[in-house]
Amino acid sequence: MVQLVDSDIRTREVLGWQGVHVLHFVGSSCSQKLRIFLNLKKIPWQSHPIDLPSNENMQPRFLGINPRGLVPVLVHDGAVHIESNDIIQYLEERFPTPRLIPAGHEKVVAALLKHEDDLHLDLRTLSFRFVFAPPGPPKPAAALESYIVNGSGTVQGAKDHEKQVQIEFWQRAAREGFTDAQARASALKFRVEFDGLDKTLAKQPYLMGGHLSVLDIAWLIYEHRLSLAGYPFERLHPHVHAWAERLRAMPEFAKEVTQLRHSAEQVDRIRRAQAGKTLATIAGF
Ligand SMILES: N[C@@H](CCC(=O)N[C@@H](CS)C(=O)NCC(=O)O)C(=O)O
Repeated sequence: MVQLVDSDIRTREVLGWQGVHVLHFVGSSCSQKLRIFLNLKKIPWQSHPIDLPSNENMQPRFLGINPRGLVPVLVHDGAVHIESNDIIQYLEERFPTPRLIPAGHEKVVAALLKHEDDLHLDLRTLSFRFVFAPPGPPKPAAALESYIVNGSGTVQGAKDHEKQVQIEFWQRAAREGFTDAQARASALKFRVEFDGLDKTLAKQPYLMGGHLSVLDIAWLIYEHRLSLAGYPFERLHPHVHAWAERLRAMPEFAKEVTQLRHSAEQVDRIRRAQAGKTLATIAGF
């Protein structure tokens, strides 16, 4: 569990926040995952929106709360928790009903969620290439500079290496954009994952058997974002597609995943930026 320690936190006001507070962004995949979990659990929470497109997460105030500069963040009775999967596992312990991690399976679920999180930068690559497709560098130099110098830079009292991973990701994006080769490599990783999930879902309604679990939430979020990027789920993984359609129809999911809609102008701009290429053609799907 990643609960921050006192020396990590510079924005001291959050230490006085009582109850469940979530700092999040409407269109962030990890925030969507946490909000669906909160909806299913019916946990009351106070919302603190953080505007990622204007890089609010790279400004001193937010870095003073999460030195890693990522959403979502949970503040529960003055304790600051980061990393969406750790937040979910923490809340599952505190709010056990309805169960979304089957009793006795905590360790295996933790390992499977870690595996899912390890693909997050691949999801980000495909999102920035095919869904957001910003015309310039995804993070302006001033925002990145603020990210580099602000915040404690520590997590649980130790220098945070994850911050360096983020810096390198954005610096490389500024230099090279999101290339065909990167997009192909990321898409192929997801193909392997979803081939496996498709076999599982051919036999059972949910990823862990007969009941909905946090794994369904986590993978639905990936499926949803990749669908927006043009990943051909219905053709390649029909059982995943049918499962995702069922989940998306549930109000606890629908509320969180139907918001990301581009205007006609944005769709047109993104299509032109791709010069006729799609995720499927680039990946050879
Ligand atoms: N492993 C982290 C990943 C969090 C993450 O990367 N969040 C993204 C949004 S989905 C973010 O805050 N990005 C910052 C940015 O785009 O500047 C988690 O699960 O919480």
